[in-house]
Amino acid sequence: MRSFLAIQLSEEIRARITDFIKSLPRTRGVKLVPAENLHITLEFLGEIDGKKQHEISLEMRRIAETVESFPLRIKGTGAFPKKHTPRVLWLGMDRQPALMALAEQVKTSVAVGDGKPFSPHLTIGRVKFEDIDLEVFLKQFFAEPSIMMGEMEVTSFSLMKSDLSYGTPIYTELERFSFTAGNK
Ligand code: 3AM
Repeated sequence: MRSFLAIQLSEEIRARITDFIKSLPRTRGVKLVPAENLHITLEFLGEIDGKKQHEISLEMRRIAETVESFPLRIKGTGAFPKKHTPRVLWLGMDRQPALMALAEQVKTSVAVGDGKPFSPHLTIGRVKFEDIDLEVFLKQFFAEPSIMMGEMEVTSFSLMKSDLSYGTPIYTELERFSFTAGNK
């Protein structure tokens, strides 16, 4: 099973981001992430079997018990690897100590991760080819580099399954790990 750990968006933020994406010019050169697939990846796990899933689930439950919910502002636009050679287009967020600490804990505890340091981002699309309209699209996307999408309260993270069958992946939430520290 192909899987990853991610923070889900509040419906309010998802709606704001969807409106922002809809406001961008059309181009076939960019494959946009459908609204229901928008998320913040904490760690890509790749292929894991049932045994590994069970181990990860136990570990993530343990981590969630040590975390308090925290606010997160989604703001700014950027691209990987670089703005002038964009492949992955994303929205940024505060490098919140609580977020960074959570990602660090997750990364340290899952031995199957890709080993890359956590770089907080929310992918909204991927550049596929140099369509004639691409430049106009990118100009508009980067027009307001600190654009504010809004704030949400992060209260949990999830184990997600990714099925790649028909071009656009289908994500299914397998388990949600709610933060319970500070609840008592
Ligand atoms: O948060 P984003 O959308 O950037 O790019 C994939 C997506 O991240 C990433 O995992 C998330 C859920 O699919 N991903 C996919 N394959 C990957 C790989 N081989 C990968 N990340 C690292 N290595």
